Amino acid sequence: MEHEIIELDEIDSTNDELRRMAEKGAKHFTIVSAQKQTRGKGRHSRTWESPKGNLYLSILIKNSKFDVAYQLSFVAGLAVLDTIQTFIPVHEAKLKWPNDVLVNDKKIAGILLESSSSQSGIMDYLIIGFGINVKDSPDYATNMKALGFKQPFGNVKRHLIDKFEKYYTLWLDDGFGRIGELWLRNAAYLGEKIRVNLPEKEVEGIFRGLTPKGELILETKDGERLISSGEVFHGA
Ligand code: BT5
Repeated sequence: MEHEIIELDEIDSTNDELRRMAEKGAKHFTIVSAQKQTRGKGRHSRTWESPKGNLYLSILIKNSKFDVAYQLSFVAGLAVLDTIQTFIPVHEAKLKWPNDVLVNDKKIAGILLESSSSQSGIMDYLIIGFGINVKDSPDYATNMKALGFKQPFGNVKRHLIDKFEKYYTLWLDDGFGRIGELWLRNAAYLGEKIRVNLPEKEVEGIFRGLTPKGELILETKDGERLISSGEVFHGA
């Protein structure tokens, strides 16, 4: 796939920069990366710690199958997982629903999807932001260097883009089936007890899998429950 990569030293957030570019007509698959972010974002207005030395990269997706665009969060997760597994193969990396990547149960990467809809309610574009801790991380998290990574930084970036392209094409051609399967094969806590924080309360149960739409299937004592957004914690 043809793509333009804009590489910046410093920016507030690569997602925000790409949004500004999208509003000015940037093309499908434009990529922005930065060496550091001054206002890196997580989901729900949370902060993403973004010192120099890590990967901060956003990809613009236009004219796609937007009714199912949220599935790209799993596509993105697989690309990050592949990258981590390739460069630090000794450690087992896992995907935590909906879109964290963990090593030794600590977060090594996060993904942020943001979309924009026009007045007609049809989505114009989607921005997928990747944060991978390559050389640095908060104390409660982990990074690739701490786990033995020694290669040039550029290799990680190239690999991530290549793999995102690969899984994105698989998704375009075959839909969610295979993506969901691959995702589940590497899922953290599958078959185990988890708690999920929902906006109104916390629910508890066994993580049984994903629906064809990507919802989390939770087996609770009151029956099966499908969850489309929330925060997952391990254990009872
Ligand atoms: C995420 O949010 O995990 C999505 C992170 C996406 C970051 C990328 S970087 C490129 C692009 N531009 C942006 O501005 N963002 C994207 P969430 O699941 O809400 O997790 C946020 C939480 O993770 C925070 O509240 C912290 O607890 C923790 N956290 C913050 N910085 C971290 C880091 N560098 N490594 C691991 N955990 C971190």
